[in-house]
Amino acid sequence: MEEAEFIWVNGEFVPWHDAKIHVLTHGLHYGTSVFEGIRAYDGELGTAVFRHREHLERLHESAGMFLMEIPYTVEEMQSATRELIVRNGLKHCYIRPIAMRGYGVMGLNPLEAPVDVVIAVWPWGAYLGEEGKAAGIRAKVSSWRRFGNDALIAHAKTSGQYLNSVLAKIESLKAGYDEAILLDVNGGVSEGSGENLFVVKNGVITEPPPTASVLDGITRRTIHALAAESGLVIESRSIARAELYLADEVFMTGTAAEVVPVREIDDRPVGTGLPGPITKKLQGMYDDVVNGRNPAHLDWLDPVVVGQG
Ligand code: PPE
Repeated sequence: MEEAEFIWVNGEFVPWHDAKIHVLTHGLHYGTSVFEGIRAYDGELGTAVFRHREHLERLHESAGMFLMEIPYTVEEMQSATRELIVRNGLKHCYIRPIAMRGYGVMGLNPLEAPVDVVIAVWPWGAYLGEEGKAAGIRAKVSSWRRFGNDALIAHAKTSGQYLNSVLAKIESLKAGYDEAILLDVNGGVSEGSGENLFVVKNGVITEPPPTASVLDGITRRTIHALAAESGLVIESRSIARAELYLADEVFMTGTAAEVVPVREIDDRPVGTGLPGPITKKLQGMYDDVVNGRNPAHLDWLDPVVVGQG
């Protein structure tokens, strides 16, 4: 990874290599941490964080569902992040806030453990490769099912839950694909290892419902708004695996990945095998909003320095 100079740790700006935790940190042993992935873009407003508040609200909601109290408000974390980006001299970056159950107790009851909060920023390029973004990626339906809603909480972005994604990601890479598509416990399509998924057929966009063990992605929410503004309909319903094979277009969305066409699934070309018109349109619209080129959505951008652009 690319390093930056400072990491924000419990209110202090600490040199990158001094930002350390105790080896008996609860979150390290039991996965009891919640985190976010956010991006700052160097666009028309200068450096600005995309949907900053929504991401930090989701962080607090994730924590709440695990009865963890984050000792900093959304506003405090927003201003800490803006200052961290400035201190690191970054124009664009990925932002990783994490709140973890800290050091002091062992055993499965986390409620007595302190909560430590860290924010790191660093430059992170195209998550699934520049070529993947332009030409589409090859995906494989994973043999690992996405965990059920009665086992874990897909709506929470919790570290421990990512072992499920890690298994699927390793399997897909070892088999020679770029990304995994996980089915839910009922066999319906769920999502990628780190992205939401959309299927396009006959001009209609479909996505798995909230009950399909998906993360309520913020990129996904952005796609909903942009699709509505383009007169495109998004249906939310259970999707059969075969619908992936019969689709005109499939695309994935995530903060790290952004909007990525899927050109092949299980060795079957998706549609023509090239990125389709709806995917390309939404990808372009997404690129415009994150870079401050859509005047209607400047409210989604939190400028790091006001009046910089
Ligand atoms: N599903 C999963 C499982 C997921 O991890 C992400 C984000 C999404 C959907 C899309 O959510 P959103 O970013 O709010 O649109 N994955 C993050 C972590 C990637 C990583 O490797 O770390 C991300 O994109 O930042």
